[in-house]
Amino acid sequence: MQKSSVLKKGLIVGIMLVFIETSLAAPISELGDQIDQQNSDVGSSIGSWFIYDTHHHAQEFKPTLDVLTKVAVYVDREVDPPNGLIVSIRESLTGTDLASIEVPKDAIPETTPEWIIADFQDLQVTPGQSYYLVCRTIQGAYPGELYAWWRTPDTNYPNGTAYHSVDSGGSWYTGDDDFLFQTYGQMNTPPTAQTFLGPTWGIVNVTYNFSITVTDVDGDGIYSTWDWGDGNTTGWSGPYPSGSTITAQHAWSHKGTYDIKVKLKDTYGNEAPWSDPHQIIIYELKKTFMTGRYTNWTVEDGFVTINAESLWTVHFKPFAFKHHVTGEQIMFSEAYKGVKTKRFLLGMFTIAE
Ligand SMILES: [Ca+2]
Ligand SMILES: [Ca+2]
Ligand SMILES: [Ca+2]
Repeated sequence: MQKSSVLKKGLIVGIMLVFIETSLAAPISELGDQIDQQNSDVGSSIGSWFIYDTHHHAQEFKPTLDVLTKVAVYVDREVDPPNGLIVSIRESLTGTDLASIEVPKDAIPETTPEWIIADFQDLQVTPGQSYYLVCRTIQGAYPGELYAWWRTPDTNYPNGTAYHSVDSGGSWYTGDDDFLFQTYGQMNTPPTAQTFLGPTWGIVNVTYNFSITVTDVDGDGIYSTWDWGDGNTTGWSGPYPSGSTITAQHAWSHKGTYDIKVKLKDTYGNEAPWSDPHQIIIYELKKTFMTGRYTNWTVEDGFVTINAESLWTVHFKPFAFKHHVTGEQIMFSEAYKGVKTKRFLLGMFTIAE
């Protein structure tokens, strides 16, 4: 601590002199990225903290955009550190890095601070929640490994404060300052599904295909999960490119009416709500003796539907018989053994019910 304080004071005086010349330097904005949070008035800087060995530093911030794409820090390096500056994002100061990148030492100017971009893997964040921008180096290389992160008084940035650690991030204390930093982000929209295709009825233990077309307005990859309405849900599969048609298949082991739903998320983990249900009725097939009068013999997909007028059906396992009257519909396999006229039938049928 003592050593760093002495070093720091000396350095601040030295750097303040060259400060005026560099204070107009501004971070570069990339296409699509917007500046979200910042404390970037380098003119109000009151010096710097050293980053080396076990001395880590952090700036709390609260994003308003839901994808954090990169950050900029106002830093310089002393002499010739053997390693780069590690810049990471955390949800808690003592937690793990959600995103991280090592900025090579050659990208950081000696003695004169500049805005340095740390472009890590884009990260989905929760707007309004506190996050921490942490700067550190690899431990054990003091005093050669030394970076300085410039700061302003605490009042400059309203949505957080600076934190400091001398034990490699094991414990942190707040300073009366804010670091000079900028965060960049983008808005992200969850994917949407169109054109839910699939059968509306089927038979127990037969596998059916269902498909949806998926779109993400940001062009992100898309993952899907399917809820079959019978207690079975698939895991996430993907990512599929925006504009793809995703197909999934399922068989139901009991008769009934089931609501099939699909949920999508993009590669940032931004989830859409469950889709509107696509209903399917699943029938069981039973060998049945049937005789009597009917109307309207119609065939579709290998199954016949008739309207009962006065029909008797007899099941054998278990034994049951039933009289069907006008208004009842009966569906059975096109393959049957028996005889029929335009109004009358008699034989063994495979009924779906
Ligand atoms: Ca990025
Ligand atoms: Ca503050
Ligand atoms: Ca998206």
